[in-house]
Amino acid sequence: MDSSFEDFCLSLPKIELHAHLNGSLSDKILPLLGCPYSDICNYQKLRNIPIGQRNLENVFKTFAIAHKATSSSQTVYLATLNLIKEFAADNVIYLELRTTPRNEEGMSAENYIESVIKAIQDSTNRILVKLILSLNRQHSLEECTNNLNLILKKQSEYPDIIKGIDLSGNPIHGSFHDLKHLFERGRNNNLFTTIHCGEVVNSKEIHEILEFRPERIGHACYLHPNYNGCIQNWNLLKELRLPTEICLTSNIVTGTVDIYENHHVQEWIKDNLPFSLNTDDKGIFNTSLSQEFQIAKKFFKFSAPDLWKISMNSIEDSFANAEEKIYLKMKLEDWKFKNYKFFSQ
Ligand code: 6MZ
Repeated sequence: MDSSFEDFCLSLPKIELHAHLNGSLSDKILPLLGCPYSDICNYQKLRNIPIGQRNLENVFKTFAIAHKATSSSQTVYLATLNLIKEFAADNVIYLELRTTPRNEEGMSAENYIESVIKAIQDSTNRILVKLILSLNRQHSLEECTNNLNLILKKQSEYPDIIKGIDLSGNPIHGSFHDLKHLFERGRNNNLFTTIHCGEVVNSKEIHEILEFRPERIGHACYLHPNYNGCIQNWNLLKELRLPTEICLTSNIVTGTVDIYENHHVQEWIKDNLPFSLNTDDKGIFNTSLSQEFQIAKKFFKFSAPDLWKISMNSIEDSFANAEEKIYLKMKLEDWKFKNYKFFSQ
């Protein structure tokens, strides 16, 4: 990769809209939380699984390592603080962090949320951070309902930080259908919604998610008819123009896409549909947002102005408020003005 392009991707102010807290913890952060060396080695092993043997199951097992390392209020706080620092060092100027509130011995789900929020408030980096709280599709309806009740309570205390809810978890389990009413309740209480969609082949569920019209969808690997999806869903997405959170490396490591050259984002590019570039679980997948931008340039021939535009468009798709969006757009314009060398080649 040409080093001036690497510099461009690192220096470009970036917008991260799809990052799971526990999957994002790097092997530099895990030791700070007291994570044993053997666990860190297992965490790294996933990256070396050959193509063809990669699958979602292996990835979902790996989250247990990070969850063990963040099982107290103190470690949740430390993990969040250090993670924000890492994103800021990668010149991410706006981060929407998402995480699933958890009860652990000595830490309630409410303590968990409080610890994440305290770290966001204490962070001294030049980065704006918002929180999306996740419902896990593997959990029972009762657990998800309790989780939403808690989220709504905390949202009323921290409306400037808690912006939305997400549906995540292993897509082989559970269904959007059973939890849809909870997302409706969230929406009626001023929470934005983003839904993991089509990480496995399931056109019926994808259709139901699109019909719900969340503010954004995540992944969308199997939505387009060339990717085991169906034309009705693709036409619906084209009509609704829901912004899609694309996670290139994540899709490769989970085996939902075999090689970057075959990534479904090409259909979004062809039809000029809105999308953002994201890391998903940068710790587990050993990536960074700069690296995702470099990959996008390498495989999909994006120019510097194209990548700048992706950052700009992501601001519009974010859950930031109107003033925050203006501030972020000004930062990006200002950076372009000062870095004209990248645009004049
Ligand atoms: C679906 C995912 C995911 O919430 O404990 N998560 N859900 N698809 C993915 N694609 C790879 N990557 C992460 O972070 C870890 C949790 O995020 C969800 C899973 O529920 C995982 O347990 P938190 O901070």
